[in-house]
Amino acid sequence: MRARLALAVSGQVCELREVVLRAKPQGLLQASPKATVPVLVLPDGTVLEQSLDIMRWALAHNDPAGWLSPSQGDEAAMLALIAECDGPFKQALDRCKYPSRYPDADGALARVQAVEWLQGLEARLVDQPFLFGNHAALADMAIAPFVRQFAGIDADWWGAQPWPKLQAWLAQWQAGALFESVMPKLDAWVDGTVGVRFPFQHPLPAA
Ligand SMILES: N[C@@H](CCC(=O)N[C@@H](CS)C(=O)NCC(=O)O)C(=O)O
Repeated sequence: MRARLALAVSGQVCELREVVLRAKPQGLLQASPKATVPVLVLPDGTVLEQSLDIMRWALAHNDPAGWLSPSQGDEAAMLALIAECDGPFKQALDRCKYPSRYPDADGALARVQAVEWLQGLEARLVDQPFLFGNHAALADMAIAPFVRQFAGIDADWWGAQPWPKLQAWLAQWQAGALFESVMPKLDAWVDGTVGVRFPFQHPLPAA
């Protein structure tokens, strides 16, 4: 989702191939033997295999909403917070969300670790509406999908936490046009066929 957000805001037109992970198409395995999603194949054959790399590639081409230029802090500071999200928080999230996949993990400890990190986000949002200042930036867009996943584990629990700023930040993001624009679920792409053009609301440029 985070790659789609950046590609959409930056208006980078590409062919989107929806992948069902339990039935990975050959085309994915050929482009990226690692076979995680998302993968972006550039016209020169370069393959980007990390969502964050795709975001930064798109924004380096066009960043109309200033996602790489937060009003507080800078790109390096945002990347540091995103690294915390992608590392320890994601690990805790997975252990809370899929306890059966981690039978040896301490679920209660994972919950505590996730809560502590989310409290840090709440603290950041006390004096500013976004994680790095007064407008949404890379960190908000990279982190929100994972906070959404955590909130979705138990919506009642999420709503009962003393995190009014974080809850409002997530709700506002989920209500936004950009989020909605990248959400549509597609049919799985089939090898040998053409995917759909993305961003969905952008016409393809004239050939
Ligand atoms: N750090 C990577 C993580 C990519 C990742 O783990 N993607 C998952 C889906 S969200 C995946 O493709 N898993 C492969 C599988 O389950 O076989 C990124 O953000 O691009």
